[in-house]
Amino acid sequence: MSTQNCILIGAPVDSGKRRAGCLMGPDAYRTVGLSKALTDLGHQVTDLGTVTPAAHPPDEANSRLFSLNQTIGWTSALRDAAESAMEQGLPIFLGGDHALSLGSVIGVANYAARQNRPQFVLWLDAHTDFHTPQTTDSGNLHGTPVGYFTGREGFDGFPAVKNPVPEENVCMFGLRSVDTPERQALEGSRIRRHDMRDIDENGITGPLAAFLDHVAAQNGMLHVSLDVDFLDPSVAPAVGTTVPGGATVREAHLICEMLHDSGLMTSLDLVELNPFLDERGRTAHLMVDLCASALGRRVFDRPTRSYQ
Ligand code: 5AB
Ligand code: MN
Ligand code: MN
Ligand code: MN
Repeated sequence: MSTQNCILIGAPVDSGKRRAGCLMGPDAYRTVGLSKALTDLGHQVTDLGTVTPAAHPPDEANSRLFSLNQTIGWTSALRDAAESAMEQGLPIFLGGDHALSLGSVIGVANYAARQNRPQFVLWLDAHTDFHTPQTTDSGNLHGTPVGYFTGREGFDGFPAVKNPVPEENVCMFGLRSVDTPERQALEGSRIRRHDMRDIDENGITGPLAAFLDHVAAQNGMLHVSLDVDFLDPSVAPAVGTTVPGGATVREAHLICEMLHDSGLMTSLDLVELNPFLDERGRTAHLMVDLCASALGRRVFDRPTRSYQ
């Protein structure tokens, strides 16, 4: 991947779940030095500042779905921000909880459709986030973005998904917490799923290279969504939804290094960081280091494998 114009977009979404704190995420990434990490790699960096949600009616306290209207406001604002940032370079969404991907993914998919290119999504998460507002038990909408951008029904009041991402274009790694309604819906879907056992048995390189080959063969655009809880909580404690048995630091870097070598990544979400739960900034640092790996940081140069 050559020099990129990295477009930083602060997306302090905190409406996707009840425990507050992800709104501090963009400031934590800036404090840790994300811009400098990317400029040190030779990239241009443009920080667009912070998005605000579109105007929306107030949310009722104690409703089944937490902060539904605010999340709808974020979805339309982030869709528009994503679609226009794609014109300028490689958008990096600084979350914010995972509800931000309701907007970021439909925005980049609209752009891909305008380019007549298929959109692909790599979902790095302990969870599948495949609920709809009808199936979620918790009422936390950060558990719904994959359901939304693949075009599932039941998102009343949300912006229409003009260009749903085809299920076979979505690939998930790191899974280890899936609710029953998600499991049932996934089993009837073409989404590619790699749970932690699959990573234990087969490693990262084979399954990821197969997916990247598929993206390259179709001249696809690739959105990567990195949830902090993809990582094991022992190395990434700053997240509200910890699940033991997650990816190691090296497994996560390897994914990012392969993404860089592939030259296929066209947009990125960094989500679910809750700086309030961090230990002296270590999770924020790790997320920035992973982002740097995805944009070309390496120990030594090596001949790169070509995909497709
Ligand atoms: B995250 C859970 N499935 O629906 C739910 O962190 C967790 O963006 C969702 O992956 C976790 O509340 C959402 C139990
Ligand atoms: Mn998630
Ligand atoms: Mn998660
Ligand atoms: Mn989470």
